[in-house]
Amino acid sequence: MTTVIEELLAQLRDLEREGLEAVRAGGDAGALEALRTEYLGRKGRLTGILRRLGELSAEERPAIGAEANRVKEALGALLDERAASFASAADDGPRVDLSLPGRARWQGGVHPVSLVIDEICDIFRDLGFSRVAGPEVETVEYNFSKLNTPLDHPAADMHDTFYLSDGVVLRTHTSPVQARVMEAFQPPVRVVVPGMAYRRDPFDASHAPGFAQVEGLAVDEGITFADFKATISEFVRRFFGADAKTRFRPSFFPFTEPSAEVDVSCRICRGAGCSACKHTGWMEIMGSGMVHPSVFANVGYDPEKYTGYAFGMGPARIAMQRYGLPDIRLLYESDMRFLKQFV
Ligand code: 2NL
Repeated sequence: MTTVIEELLAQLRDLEREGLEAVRAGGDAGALEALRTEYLGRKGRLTGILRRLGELSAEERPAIGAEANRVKEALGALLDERAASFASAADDGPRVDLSLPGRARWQGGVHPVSLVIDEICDIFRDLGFSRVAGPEVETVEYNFSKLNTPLDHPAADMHDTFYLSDGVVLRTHTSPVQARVMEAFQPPVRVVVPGMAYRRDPFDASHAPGFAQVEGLAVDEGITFADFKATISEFVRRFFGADAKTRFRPSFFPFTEPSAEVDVSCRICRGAGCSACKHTGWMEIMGSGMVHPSVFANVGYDPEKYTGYAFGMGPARIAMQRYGLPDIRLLYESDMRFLKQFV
């Protein structure tokens, strides 16, 4: 037969084992408080055991009392430790939920017109041209007069040019930059000049009042029309592909003589004729020519000593051909739904 003291010691041992196990498994602060009440509370299991102290002799009581205190402290300490760890976890704020799907990052991209500008300038860099820039607000003198364009020429008309004040305009082409380059540097000169230019045009499917341009200029002793044709044909092959053919058509510009329009064999039908090239088999990509001797004289170059060629193209027009765009306004409206496609 077991004695009462043996029974109480066994109960204390069980209570300690079960209690420690339950506290270790306790999943949150609330569960721990419930366990504290269940085991150590005023009407809890430990109190239940101690209530039987009266059944023991005065000599037996201290041993059970001491053991009960030890169990109470062990359980209490573990409860405090676990509760503290939950409290500090809560202080860290919301936990990171690693199962959430990632948020897409904002992706910047280069504008399609800038892509074309950079590609053009990179090709000409390989052909020996430097890239330069200049002011968008220009004087009438640099925008028209130095370029052999009389002020009664239709291009200089108030109707076609944004005049800011007497003698000051938004440049109608980037050519004034080349004039400034020639005044600042002696030949040989080889430059490409990308930038915005402005003309008083209606904003429609094929015109924009502000548009990007890339012009080029090469000046040296002995430059001929053959150099010009070879350089432009090489550019066309590198930009449009090895099988792209180049065609030069007579034209007129006040600042070049002779002048030519440059066409490339249609990239869509390969010259057979389609709606993209209006059934001609060719797409116009630039205006060009040999620099007019008067332009050289105007910037202080000796027209008897130097010759050169110049050209101008619209990268937005080329972007329209390349990406099959029906309307130039898509390239100048900054609509993210359109531009996102080029990221
Ligand atoms: C076009 C035609 C052209 C030039 C630009 C130029 C510049 C100097 C001297 C001579 Cl400084 N010419 N530039 C020459 C021919 C054509 O542009 O249709 N541009 C979009």
